[in-house]
Amino acid sequence: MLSLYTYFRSSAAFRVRIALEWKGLAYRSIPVHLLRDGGTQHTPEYAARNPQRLIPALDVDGRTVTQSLAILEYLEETHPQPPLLPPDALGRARVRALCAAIACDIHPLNNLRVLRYLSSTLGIDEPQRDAWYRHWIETGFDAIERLLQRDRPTGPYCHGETPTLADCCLIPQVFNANRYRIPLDSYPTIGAIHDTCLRLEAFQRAAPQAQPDAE
Ligand SMILES: N[C@@H](CCC(=O)N[C@@H](CS)C(=O)NCC(=O)O)C(=O)O
Repeated sequence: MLSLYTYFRSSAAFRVRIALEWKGLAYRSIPVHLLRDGGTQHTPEYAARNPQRLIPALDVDGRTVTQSLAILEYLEETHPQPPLLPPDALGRARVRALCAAIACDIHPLNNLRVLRYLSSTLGIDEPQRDAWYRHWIETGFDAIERLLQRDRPTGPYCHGETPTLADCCLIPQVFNANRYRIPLDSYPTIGAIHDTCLRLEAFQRAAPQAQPDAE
């Protein structure tokens, strides 16, 4: 049995939920509220499971896998059908590069603990903090939009005719952009892929508002 430690608004957990839903895997959601009581990711119980105190974590028969990209790869290796990686090595490299552009180069800069450090420790005010948030999404999306427009494998999805891990990463990042009211007009390809993905049941079922802990 798979159990996912998740929070409805966590975009890293959203990535994993999409993959679980796309592959039709049954899993139990264990909500970890990132804000309540100072953040329940900091409880000794959760910190013992994931010493990084970050969501998501996937429990597989009593063993814990952390880091959303590692979890996505684990799910792909253990449940290869329907695939979330293309069949060719160059295609897989491209998909993984798109994942990294989001999960390694945008998301960590805008994570809750980073925003808290900016506000609480460095004394940055809310408008400056929001400007920081927008800056890193726009910097990342500028490049991703160009990559998607430039490369022939881009289709209705980030890579070809069916969703890949790149879409699992992109759609939650667009969700974050929408939360901060970042206009997507400059990113028509990202916007079109987002709309295509959201027509799929797997993406709808994985969405924040569809989660049992949604507020
Ligand atoms: N690289 C990690 C990032 C995980 C992460 O940053 N998760 C956020 C939620 S999206 C979190 O748990 N934040 C809690 C905090 O900052 O205290 C992954 O991909 O799993």
